[in-house]
Formats: sequence, structure tokens, C-alpha cells
Amino acid sequence: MNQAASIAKSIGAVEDPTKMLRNLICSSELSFLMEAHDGLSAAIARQAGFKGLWASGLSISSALGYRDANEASWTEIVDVVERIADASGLPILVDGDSGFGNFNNARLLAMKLLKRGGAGVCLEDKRFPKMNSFVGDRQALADIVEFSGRLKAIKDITGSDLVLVARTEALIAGHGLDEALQRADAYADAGADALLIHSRKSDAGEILAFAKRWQKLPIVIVPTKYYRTPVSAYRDAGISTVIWANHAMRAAVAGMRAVCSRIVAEESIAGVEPEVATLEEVFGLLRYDELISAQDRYLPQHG
Ligand code: SPV
Ligand code: MG
Repeated sequence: MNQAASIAKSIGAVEDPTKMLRNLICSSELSFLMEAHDGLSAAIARQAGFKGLWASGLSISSALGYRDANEASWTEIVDVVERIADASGLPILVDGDSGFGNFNNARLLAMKLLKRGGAGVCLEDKRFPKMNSFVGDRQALADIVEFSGRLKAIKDITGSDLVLVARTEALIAGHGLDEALQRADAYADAGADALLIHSRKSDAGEILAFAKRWQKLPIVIVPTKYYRTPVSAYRDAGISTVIWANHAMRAAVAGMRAVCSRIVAEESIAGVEPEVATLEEVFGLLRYDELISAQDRYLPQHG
């Protein structure tokens, strides 16, 4: 499938986003995916030098004013993914939550993502509707066989056109390493290309223990809670990919809150002017220069 066609030429089309994402995730070097939740955050991540993006369910939901509990519909998520793809031209691993239903909903989502600029989808072994992994302590896992069917259905319909990452929430749900390993084995057998193991602990102990015992597929992690662990520990453990899952969204929250409070208090925008991005920076990120030269080419010239 020619995904390059759906990516804005002005940004510079990626030849084969799926191949690029597969290379990032499967290479022996540690790779990093940065969260994006809209076109602007995607363009900023690209400018900063990231080679791939994580279309985070939490961050996209938050930006839309929804809770990360499948309140945003799958079509709303797909629309945002398209904006992220067009604005960045980078390969995107999309957070597909639990697939928005059964095997049929999951494969429909995967096919639409493929058409709209996604390079990979990550599916977690929870039920629909899911709840964010760090909210509450009642995370019910999906049945292993039924969830494996969701993975197989995606693999059968997308083949190698989409990178399929299976995510187990076994540790999040309070189970031990054995449950996580059993699930990882089943998901590898179902055709996953990589395995995301998630943890809510503040140290990386259980993640590193998992990586020591399981080497069937590349391992992807999300160190949101164990953020103090240096990445050298992940390199040493042979982990393939780190996802920085929500920091663009959280930076936006902190920045917008500070600016709004100050404008209210000062009844002026003069004080915050040096703190905010210039309009020129915004124009640069979104390639207004390309539009101006296109106008010169395509619009009738007057005077
Ligand atoms: C997300 O970014 O939406 C994730 C990671 O799924 S987490 O919020 O840690 O569950
Ligand atoms: Mg999520």
C-alpha cells in the first residue's frame, strides 16, 4: 500500500513508514518514540529530531477533552492520526487501546489506520471499554485466547503492511511475571511483531526481570512511572524501544496553565510574551514558506 501518497508533500513524504517503524523497533539499537497528540506536537517532535512517533491514546484523548477510557471514538482517533502523519511525515505507532471491541473492530481499526497514515498499531490485552493503566486498581484483562484472536485478525488482514505490537497489561493488573510471560508467548504465536510490557512501578525491576527471561520478540517499554532509570539499563537489557508516552501533552498542560494564570492576574499579555513561542516559530513549524512560494506559482499576480 502506498502510504506516502497520504502524506503532505510539503513536509517531505516518508517512502515507507511501515518499513521505517519496523527498522526502528527491530534494530539492535535502542530506539525512541515520542508522543504526539495532534499535528503541531508531531511537527515539534520531528523538529526536535525524533525518528518515530507514538500516537498516544491518553494524550489524544486529553487534547480532545476526553478521558482515556475509550470515550473518544475510533474514528476520532484515526482522524487525529492522519493529522499527525501529514504534519510530521514520520512513522507512527498508534495506540489502538484494546481494539475498540472484538476481532472485527480491531481489524477494521487496523485497516483504517493503514489507509490514514499509521505505520503500526499497538493492541493491549484489556476489554472494551478500557481504562488508562494508571487509573484505579480494577484493570480486568482479556482472555488470552480471545485476545490472541484479535491479534491474528489484524495480522491476517494487514500482513506486513502494518507493524503489530502486542501489549500485555498483566503486571499492571497485579499479576506476576509468569502470567506476563505466558501472555507474551501466546501473543508471539498469534503473529505479533513486538511485545510491549507495561508496569506501574516506580522502578524498572519487574521490566528488567521480564527482559531477562523473554527474548522471543523485540521488547517495547513505557517508563512513565519508572522515569528515573537511565536508558543505559535498557540498552544493557536488550530492550528495543522506549516510548516517551505523554510528555508533549503534559508540557502543553503546564505551559498553557502558567500562561493563562498570568494573563488573568496581569490583565495583559505583555508579561508572557517572552515565555511563549513567536508566531514566526509557529509559521516555521507548519511550513508557511512553502505556501507563500506556492501562491507565487499558482495565484494570478496583480500589480
Ligand atoms: C498512552 O500513552 O495512551 C498509553 C501509555 O497507553 S499509558 O498511558 O501509560 O497507559
Ligand atoms: Mg493508551
